[in-house]
Amino acid sequence: MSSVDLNAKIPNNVGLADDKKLLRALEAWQPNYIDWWKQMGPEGFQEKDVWLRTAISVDADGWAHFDYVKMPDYRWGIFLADAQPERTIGYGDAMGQAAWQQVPGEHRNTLRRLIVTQGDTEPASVEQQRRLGDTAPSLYDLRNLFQVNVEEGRHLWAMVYLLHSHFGRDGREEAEELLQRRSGNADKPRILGAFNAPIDNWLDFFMFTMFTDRDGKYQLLALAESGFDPLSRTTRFMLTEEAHHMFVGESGVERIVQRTCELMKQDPNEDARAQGGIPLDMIQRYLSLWFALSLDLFGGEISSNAASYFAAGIKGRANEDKYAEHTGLDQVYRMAVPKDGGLSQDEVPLRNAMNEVLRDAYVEDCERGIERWNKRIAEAGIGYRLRLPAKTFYRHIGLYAGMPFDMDGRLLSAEDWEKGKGAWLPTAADREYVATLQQPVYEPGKIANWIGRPPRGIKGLPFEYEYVRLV
Ligand code: BYC
Ligand code: FE
Ligand code: FE
Repeated sequence: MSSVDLNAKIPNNVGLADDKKLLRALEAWQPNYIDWWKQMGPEGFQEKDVWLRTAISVDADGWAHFDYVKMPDYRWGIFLADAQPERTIGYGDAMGQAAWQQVPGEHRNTLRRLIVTQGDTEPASVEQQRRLGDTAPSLYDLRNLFQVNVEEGRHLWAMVYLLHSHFGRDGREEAEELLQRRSGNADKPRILGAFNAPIDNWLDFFMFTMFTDRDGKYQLLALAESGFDPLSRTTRFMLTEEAHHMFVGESGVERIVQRTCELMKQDPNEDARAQGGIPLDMIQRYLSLWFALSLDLFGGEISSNAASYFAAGIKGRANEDKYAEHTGLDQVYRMAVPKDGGLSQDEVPLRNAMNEVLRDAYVEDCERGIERWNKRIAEAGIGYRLRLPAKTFYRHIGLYAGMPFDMDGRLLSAEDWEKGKGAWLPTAADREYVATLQQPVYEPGKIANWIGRPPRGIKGLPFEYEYVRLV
């Protein structure tokens, strides 16, 4: 078990005190990080006490401490999951080799790029969400937003630690740049598409934490299989925190769905909107949008990058040991490939389809959430079902990018797409309506009309608890 140094300037379980050069480099980055946080972190709440959890170890039980803290004083630390003794690479051409404690020269650029891409999403999400505090539906939700935000900040620390400790000068430069790119900025945008769209209402936020944080989960699971052991150990611990982010999204949408059903029951015409709720078909449009944006984050369906990551032992499949076969050779993945203005079934060598394999695992995980939401609708006796659109719907990356598929995956004419899209994706009118609902409710125990109360509070505390002290 690694020993934890909680009193150091940078709390850690990686023995920073014994590596003075690394410690100095990280301590030099720290004030820049704090400046970034103050400038780009949650706006208007930096001086408030927030009841937050802080990672203090990697033990399965008792890894976190809960208390009031002002966000700029949050103890962002560096924690790696415990090493698995004699760990070997479990797939690809490198299968059976000992995991690498140092970066192999031939994989240096690739690993740096993956770590930078992963790292970039973390501060990007904080930037996207920085104004949501103005309109939180309750103090409980406000606190959950900030919890997600500070932990995304910690995930940036996790990647910066890898860059500083294993990539020398280039790593330090990349770490600086991670603080310089800005979500949505035309000159210095964040790297991946979905991380440049503003998230300015809580329906988008809950869909983002449901669908986009879940992409994070699957990417982290794939990187947890990495032959580069420090990356594997880092991402394994990040997954522990990630579970709460997806809880915030999944339970947030669930509470909206429940409230919508309640409001429908109260209305003579079952009209949720007339009662100040968000209609189910509008929820569906936001769901479809964020699902599609998040699917893009898995990269192309056919990817030689993905094949070489897998071959080299750099990035595996989620839970690689659940697969029966680990070379990925002499196997094919059948997928629909655009051809002559239509689609035709094609066989792709499995290694080249690894992005799609990961995407499939993700889709299955999303389905479980949708089923939960549908159970709430059915319990209310309402005959409506939410669903995931086809994997081809509204894609911007990969084989289906820019092609007009409907939600069932039927290829349309450009004209039919234009006619249909208002029913499938949030419209300007939807956005206007959702915006009118975004009024803050900051009184302990109170909640906005358009969302249900959570069945319980945080860590055994009641919903009524003053999770954020605003005075
Ligand atoms: N946007 O071979 P391909 C999270 C580029 S979320 C822009 O298909 P590959 C979080 C690609 O870079 C998880 N560009 O791609 C969630 C390549 O460029 P080059 C974040 C894209 O390499 C919520 C070209 O297109 N972590 O943690 O197999 C809150 C050909 O691409 C995109 C990771 O993503 C795109 N969507 O896969 C906070 C893990 N997709 O080489 C946090 C690290 C592809 O032609 N990243 N391109 O210049 C990766 O594993 C891979 O980079 C990707 C792309 C899966 C993203
Ligand atoms: Fe994260
Ligand atoms: Fe997250």
